[in-house]
Amino acid sequence: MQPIKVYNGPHGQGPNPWKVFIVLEELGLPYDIVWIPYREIKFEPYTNLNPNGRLPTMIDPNKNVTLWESGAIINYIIATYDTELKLTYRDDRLEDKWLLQSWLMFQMSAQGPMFGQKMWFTHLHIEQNLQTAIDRYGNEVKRIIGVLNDALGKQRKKKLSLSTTTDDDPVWLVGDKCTYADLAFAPWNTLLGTLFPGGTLDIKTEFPEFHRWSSNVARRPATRKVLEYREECIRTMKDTGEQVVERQADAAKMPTYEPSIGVGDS
Ligand SMILES: N[C@@H](CCC(=O)N[C@@H](CS)C(=O)NCC(=O)O)C(=O)O
Repeated sequence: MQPIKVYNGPHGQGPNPWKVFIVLEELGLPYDIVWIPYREIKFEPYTNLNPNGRLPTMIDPNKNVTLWESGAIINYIIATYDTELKLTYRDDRLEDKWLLQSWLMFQMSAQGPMFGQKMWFTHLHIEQNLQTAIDRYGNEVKRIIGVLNDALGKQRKKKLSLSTTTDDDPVWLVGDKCTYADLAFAPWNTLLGTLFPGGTLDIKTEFPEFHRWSSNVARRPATRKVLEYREECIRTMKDTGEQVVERQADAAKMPTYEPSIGVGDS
């Protein structure tokens, strides 16, 4: 099999391409990262691949398929290559199979955009300390984490009532294994420290199930390998994200990043 190509922007802080790398790594599929400076993504030739001018884009040379939007790319990889059902369910678990889509859509429509806006108004927006916007998106982020925390708590209760499992065993969003739905949340989860700088959100205390789940996802060997590689890229590459700020009249500066949460924890 030829490597699947996935475009990413240096130095790699942007979370969306990493969702795809995590799924590819978990499935043991070969892939290449195509690094493209943020300066180039709003113009041809890149916009011929991705009309939205954002990252990631995937090219699968094995099937001659080019796709954009990380959720669509994940769906494609799972449907095409996860024949052993490592990260998904099939029709004999029909509801679980489709609930994975509910969570993936929730990641794409809620976690991504709301976490993204919290990042924007906390760090990048030209008007600093615009408190109503910071609060609005901060509250949305907490609401979203709360939805995940409650759902995971219910999964734990269900699991405890059904089996001899202990309270320390991991629980996942759907069914009894980690799936692509859990994995899709990982790259944004690691950025929560930057979204709430100076320890202004105590995740462990306020959202304990969420905290356990996101740590369990981050410590899976394949996921961990990808997240640690992202850290290395952040440490060693030039951040072309400045080019996003340069072209946006309403942007002031790049964030000061806090250490990623859950990466490197044992
Ligand atoms: N919904 C899109 C979001 C893509 C997105 O916003 N990607 C960021 C990087 S993580 C980007 O390309 N930012 C550059 C820009 O906003 O110009 C997806 O999940 O693929």
